[in-house]
Amino acid sequence: MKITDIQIYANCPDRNFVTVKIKTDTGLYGLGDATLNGREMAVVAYLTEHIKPCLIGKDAHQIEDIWQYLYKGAYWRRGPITITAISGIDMALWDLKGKVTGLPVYQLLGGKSRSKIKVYGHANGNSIEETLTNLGKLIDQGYKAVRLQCAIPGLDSSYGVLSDKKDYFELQSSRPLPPEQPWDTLKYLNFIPSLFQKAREKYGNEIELLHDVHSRLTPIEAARLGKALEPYHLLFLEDAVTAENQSNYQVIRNHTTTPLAVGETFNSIWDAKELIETQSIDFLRSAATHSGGITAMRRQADFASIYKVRTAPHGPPDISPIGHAAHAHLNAWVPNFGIQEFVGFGGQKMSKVFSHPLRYEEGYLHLNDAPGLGVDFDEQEASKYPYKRSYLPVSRLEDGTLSDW
Ligand code: EZ4
Ligand code: CO
Repeated sequence: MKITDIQIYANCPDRNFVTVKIKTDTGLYGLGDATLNGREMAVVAYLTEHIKPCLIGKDAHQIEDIWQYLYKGAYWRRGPITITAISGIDMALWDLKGKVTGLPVYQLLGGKSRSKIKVYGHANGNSIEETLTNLGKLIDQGYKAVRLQCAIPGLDSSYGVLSDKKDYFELQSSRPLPPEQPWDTLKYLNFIPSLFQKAREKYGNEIELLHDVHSRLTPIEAARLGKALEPYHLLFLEDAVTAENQSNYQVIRNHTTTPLAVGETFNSIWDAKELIETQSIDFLRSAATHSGGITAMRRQADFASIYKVRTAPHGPPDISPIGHAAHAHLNAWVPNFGIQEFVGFGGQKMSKVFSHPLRYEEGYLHLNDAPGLGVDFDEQEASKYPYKRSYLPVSRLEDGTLSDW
């Protein structure tokens, strides 16, 4: 099965996606997701200029060798641009191997460890009341686990709160430059425990609750928050601090039993090695699209399992249906799977461009048995929605200091 061509698409069916299509001399093609939010065209250039010429004529069955060739062969290892490009190629090769064998990718990984995939939804609002109303709606839709984010009183805008959705960063409205958002740790820490206290008062203890700090705290501040949230027993507290310095998580761990999750920006198993070995985290949130594709995610899951760390792949709107399908196949197999973040299937434009193998029902995703990843991509339809430059926001403190977004 020789690779005859690789096409790279950047389109914006409501938000930007980079799609890799690997064609072969069998007539079969594979699809991969190489979307890196806010830096899409750097990945397109990497794929077009540096990867594509090396792969034409290679055997598409050699997934492992191609992964090693692109990783070790670059000499310049890791980094989000390189690894997102490798991820797109790797997914497309797994998709091809599935199509040529007639098997869904989860079968190639070792078969199903479970019949359905537990997900958590997002509830958010401009007030605690609104957030809890939205939590109630998700409970009514069968969700067993929900992430709560709420506007912080006294701050103009807060991460994860959509308000009227008109300028939600993930929908990528026409903004020429990165929007700026305010941050105030004191206001945040004084407020967040009351959100969870009221959620437990209103809905009891059956529903699993989660929260994303989005890396805004220092380790000792995160420890304080973890302790304050202990009475409300979260499934996990996400991204309490950035994890460039992995030992930061030991500080948090030494103070609180609130379970910890991190990893959505990780490019490699090396980003998580010390976190896992020191048992500083409970859930690893790396994503197939940003962490080396299915080949790398499989290794990370196995390594994490030794330390009783479970997987909880990042599932934002800025991963394409191909990336979400890759997660579903992994989640079906990974023995130490924890939970999948799930924000719905996107709008009408997206569903015309991508078809996918997933169905939501009562708090779980169900995966069908289509060969490969089970996704298709309509190039004609996609060409109606050209790429639009768009940026993630930045955070500033009240005095203007640039902070972690
Ligand atoms: O900010 O995917 O848990 N989810 C998140 C996301 C990330 C975006 C960045 O592109 O933190 O909302
Ligand atoms: Co997050």
